[in-house]
Amino acid sequence: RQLAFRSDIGALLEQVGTGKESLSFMKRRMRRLAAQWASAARRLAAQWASAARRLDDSLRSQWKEQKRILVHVGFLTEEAGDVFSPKVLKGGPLGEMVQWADILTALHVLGHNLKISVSLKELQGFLGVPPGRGSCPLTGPLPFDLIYTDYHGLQQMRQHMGLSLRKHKCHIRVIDTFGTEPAYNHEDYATLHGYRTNWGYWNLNCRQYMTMFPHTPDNSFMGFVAEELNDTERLSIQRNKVDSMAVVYGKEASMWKVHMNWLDLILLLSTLIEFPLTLNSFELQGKEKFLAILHRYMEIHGTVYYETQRPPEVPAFVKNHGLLPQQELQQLLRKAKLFIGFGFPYEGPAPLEAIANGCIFLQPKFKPSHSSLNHEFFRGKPTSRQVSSQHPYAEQYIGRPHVITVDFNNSQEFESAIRDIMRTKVEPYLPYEYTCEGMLERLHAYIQNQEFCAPKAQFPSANASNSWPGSPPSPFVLLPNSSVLAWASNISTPPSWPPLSALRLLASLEGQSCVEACQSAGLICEPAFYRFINIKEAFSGLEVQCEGVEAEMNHIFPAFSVERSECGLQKDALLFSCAGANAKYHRLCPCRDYRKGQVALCRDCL
Ligand code: U2F
Repeated sequence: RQLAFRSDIGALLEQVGTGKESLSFMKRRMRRLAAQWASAARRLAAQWASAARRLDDSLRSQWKEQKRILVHVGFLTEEAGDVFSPKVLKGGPLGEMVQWADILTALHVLGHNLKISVSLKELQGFLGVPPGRGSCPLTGPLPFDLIYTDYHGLQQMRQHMGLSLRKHKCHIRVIDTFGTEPAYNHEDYATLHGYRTNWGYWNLNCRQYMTMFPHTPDNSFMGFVAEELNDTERLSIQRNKVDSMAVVYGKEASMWKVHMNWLDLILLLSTLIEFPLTLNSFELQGKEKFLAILHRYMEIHGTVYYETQRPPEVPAFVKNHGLLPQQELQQLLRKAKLFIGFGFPYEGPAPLEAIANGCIFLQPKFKPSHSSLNHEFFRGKPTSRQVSSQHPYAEQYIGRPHVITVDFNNSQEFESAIRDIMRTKVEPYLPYEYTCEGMLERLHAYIQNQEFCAPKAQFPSANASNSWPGSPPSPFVLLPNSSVLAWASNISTPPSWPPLSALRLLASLEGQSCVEACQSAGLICEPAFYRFINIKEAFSGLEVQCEGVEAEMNHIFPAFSVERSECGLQKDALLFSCAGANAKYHRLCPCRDYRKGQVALCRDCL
């Protein structure tokens, strides 16, 4: 069947079901954003109609093929404990529900044939595996082209699909908020080299993990959407902004308690001084310091959940509205000038909503960065990503004037940021990738082009006879010439996506990852291109002297060490890693360009 955009979400709302506060929250969100999705679909439909005219018949029908898609939301199943649903109205995490609501809506609007499951029973029913405990292999073909799930869902599928999971896993996409890096994903490697966590080691292609923000490009960026404004709303925001009004980010009282950096300090000092003493004095100092400064300049609002009494963590001078429905929060953000983070929650949707409603987001810089190596929240997550502030996406992809990231321990810096914010006029801003149109465009591109079931492409070895002919135009950036493209397309079956024309080869600095190396050249690391640059000629192309070229299972490779004249190629495609870095090595990095505001897609990707 052919795809056709759907502008009515009635059928989707029915499919989502009832009986859980999380599902009600998701449905309220779907209804609230329905018109926004419909108008994005209309705009895209017009664009695609003209693009389709340029395609030949077979490509056109492939491009518009309707897929059978199962969405199994594992974390909402009773079997996984469903700890989120009871907290929806009590200040618990909503980010995940925001994202699932948007994924479901996007798949529905794109016109796919959707089945939704939030219980084990439904999952078994849809997969056609007999109910009951133990592993009952799915004997027939998989009745879906694609399955979107999460880590909980993946576990459940392993239990109930048995060995057949291995056969079908290339059809699975894992919604994974914080991301999974290759070293953690590769079971044997993770076990041998200390990267094994409770979550990782599924041996998937890392692009099958889909994240909430564009973290490491080893994963695919799924995202979510934020509210878009029409001209009238923009005008009214401009008129009604109150320069001296701040809203604090944090709907749970514990988020107000102590800034994470101070918590670290307290914990450190508590090993030297008696614990309760340090905790009390530092907690007061930390909280009071910046709230007192802020209070001197602005009226402070909060949306902290409470039952009957005002939460003691929230100072009396703060006007607390209690947890608000999303729509009312948007209204509050439209009046406020400042949205301020205290360090937690990490990487949620709210700062994007605030910026989209014309607020400036002020957040703490983390020095040192938080990661699974030094912070409880990230411990056990399958990534070594360095989280440089409360919201690195806001810091790195949006930045000033909409986002200001400062060291909250430095009172002077903090105070001057507040003064700047009150003076600065900003327009509401939403990156294209977080609009409905941007999300539909990206998701459609993934569905049509990402292929993880194809037979393994021929893999070049250290002694590969394929050569990289001609000398490169510059010692550091290789623009692949036509003969390289011809060679690469030889091993590229089916043709590469992103298209090879986007490939740029780069050598990182020592100790730098390919994420950073590509970024510093205004590009992005593209893991799909590693297989094309994992050849010994890439070293000579970059004028690297290699005494020998070894192929090894090492997530740093392909890489070279100048000091030791050592060059290493990657032996296992699952270990190609944009994120990997090692102080002694320069990495070989396959970079590509990206569309402004749509980092997941290269210029020629559509
Ligand atoms: C993040 O989860 P959170 O739910 O804590 O993320 P937030 O940024 O606070 O916002 C989630 C939504 O909650 C809504 C708001 C956001 O869309 O509109 N909301 C609301 O409806 N009423 C209110 O009064 C205040 C907010 C992140 F998304 C998760 O992935 C992480 O697990 C979690 C912990 O780091 O942080």
